[in-house]
Amino acid sequence: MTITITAFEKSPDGGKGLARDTRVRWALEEAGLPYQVRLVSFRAMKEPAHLARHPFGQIPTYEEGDLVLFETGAIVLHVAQHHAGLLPDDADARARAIAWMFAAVNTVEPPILDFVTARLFEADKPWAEARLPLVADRVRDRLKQLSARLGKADWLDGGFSAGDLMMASVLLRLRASGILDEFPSLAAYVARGEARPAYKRAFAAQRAVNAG
Ligand code: GTB
Repeated sequence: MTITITAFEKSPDGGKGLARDTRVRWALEEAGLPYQVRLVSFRAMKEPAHLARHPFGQIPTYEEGDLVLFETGAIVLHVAQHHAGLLPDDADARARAIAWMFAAVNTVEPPILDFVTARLFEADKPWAEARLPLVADRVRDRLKQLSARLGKADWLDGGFSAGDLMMASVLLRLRASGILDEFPSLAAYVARGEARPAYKRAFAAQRAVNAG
């Protein structure tokens, strides 16, 4: 069945992998699934046709036959549950990998989003100088805990899984700020994710849209 995802017609980052369709493309590439992309403008995202796919008028979405999904965590989980390569076969290991997916979007990503918002979009506010160090330290707290758990391992729980795909995708967003480099083991973890052929294909496909 044909898989169609949506992505920015013109990504604000120029297609450098920061928009969230990257993680969906990456999962599809890991699973070896071909997919089509429907590009949407910021205006089209808020129009009824797209709102029917995504109640919050965002990208990415995922269509496969009659199934329409939004939320990258749900999309990557769906792909991982139906195709080999992203979740272990052992039931307990599978449950732990899914826990890491939730940890990525529910525990690690929120302070990162607060930090990115404060740094990029609220820097001119009168309270920015006082707030930025607070939100940066909340990110550092999470990264300390995460790097302690990762230790010297390559991946969070055994082999590479959808948990690592989501976690590396979430951490990527920090690179420009320099905070990721304060945690060399996490910077290396993200680099290992980016070195995967499936990630490279996903990145190149997104880049091509914005370069064209
Ligand atoms: N929780 C949702 C998910 O995981 O699917 C969040 C989806 C989301 O935030 N989508 C963003 C969006 O559609 C694109 S990824 N925004 C438009 C809107 O809300 O109107 C966020 C994003 C966008 C651009 C960059 N960038 O260029 O650096 C980085 C991240």
